[in-house]
Amino acid sequence: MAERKKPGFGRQLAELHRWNAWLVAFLAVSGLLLSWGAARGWLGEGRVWLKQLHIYLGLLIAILLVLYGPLMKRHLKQLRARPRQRGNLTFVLVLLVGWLLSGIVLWQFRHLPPRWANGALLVHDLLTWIGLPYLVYHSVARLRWMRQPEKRAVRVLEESAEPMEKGSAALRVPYPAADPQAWMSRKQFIRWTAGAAIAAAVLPSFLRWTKGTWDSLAPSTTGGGMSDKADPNRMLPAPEPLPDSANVIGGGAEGRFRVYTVTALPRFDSGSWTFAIDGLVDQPGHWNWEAFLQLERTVQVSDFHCVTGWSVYHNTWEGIPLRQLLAAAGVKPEARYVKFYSGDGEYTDTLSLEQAQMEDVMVAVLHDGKPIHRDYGGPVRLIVPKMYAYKSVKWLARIELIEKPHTGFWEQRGYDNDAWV
Ligand SMILES: Nc1nc2c(c(=O)[nH]1)N[C@H]1C(S)=C(S)[C@@H](COP(=O)(O)O)O[C@H]1N2
Ligand SMILES: [Mo]
Repeated sequence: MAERKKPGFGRQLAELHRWNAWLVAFLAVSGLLLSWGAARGWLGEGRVWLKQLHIYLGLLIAILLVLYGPLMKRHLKQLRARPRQRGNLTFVLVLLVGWLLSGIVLWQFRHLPPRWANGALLVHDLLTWIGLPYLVYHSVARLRWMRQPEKRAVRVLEESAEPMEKGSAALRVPYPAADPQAWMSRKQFIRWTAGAAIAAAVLPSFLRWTKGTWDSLAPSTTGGGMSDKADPNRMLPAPEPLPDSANVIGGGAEGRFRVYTVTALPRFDSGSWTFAIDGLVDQPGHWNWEAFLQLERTVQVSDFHCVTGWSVYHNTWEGIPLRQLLAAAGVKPEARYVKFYSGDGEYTDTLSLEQAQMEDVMVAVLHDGKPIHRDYGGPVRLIVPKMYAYKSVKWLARIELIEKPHTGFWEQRGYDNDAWV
């Protein structure tokens, strides 16, 4: 068998480019799916797999960069006279390295200081916001039929009724013939249109993201990492904050909550809202809003960590310690687990009785002195500061004491039952 020839420089570059394009395309789609709230529910267990795949394929970028390393000098030299292409190359390299490094921090965040993950997430997101539209544009602008209009002309002519001989002069005329008088060539026109369409599609959500991120970096004056838009819940009367809560003894939350839900966002009204504790207890409890507000509350300051890498620091929460609710209900000896039901009708989670007795587990009603906004689980959410936030059931409506273990929503989809931070 003949020995295979080492591919030439140009071929090597082309191969790397092709692999890179496919990898980035896959990472873009999987990354968008992973970060898209609505997909969290229907991806189910697939989400955990998709995330693993996203990570491992993302690490392959490192291999491509290593393979590219030795070619880079010559490549740059080749592009000396083409500043646009050099600029493109530099930008893409910065993107890849940035995505890779921030991705590694997000992947290994459990072994790193928690604040790193917030920074990495910011970088990963920012690069995606800027880089992805650019790469989409880049790929559209380089589609073969746009780069070589004569190829397209062939197709058009072939389709036309009058068959033409291949290679005839007409075929070699770019289609449509470049008109020196036209203020913009067809190619330019398509590029501008594509660019404008991409910008129009991305810009509004990008601006929203920027504003949210900006707000989250500035220390809170408006009620911390939660949105200050009007609350769709109608809970009257509003809970009166205790002094520690009104004074926001934590100093205001730092960081921003991402709104997560596995259903459409529910909404609640004090007329119909209820809260219950039942199951293996001596004294089942059932409250409407007004009665619920009579329960004695306390204030705590704690951090909130999502297992996907973001955190919100020193939240001032006010609510009823779960321990206090359990004590009042009288837990029966056969009870072993505490099951939490969300008022969204879907989401549940559990703690062992022992975990549920931790002093900082709270049925929270206020955050930084304000009622908890609907988007963040209001009027009432659980918080379990020592565990990842998937234990912190939003729109908490019912607590049941049970004997047999129950597997919560995310635990059914691959998350650990014990979610210690
Ligand atoms: N009902 C309900 N509770 C939930 C979730 C959810 O999707 N539905 N997501 C959990 C996860 S994974 C996190 S990180 C936090 C997010 O809280 P936030 O949406 O207020 O930021 O809520 C937790 N509680
Ligand atoms: Mo989470």
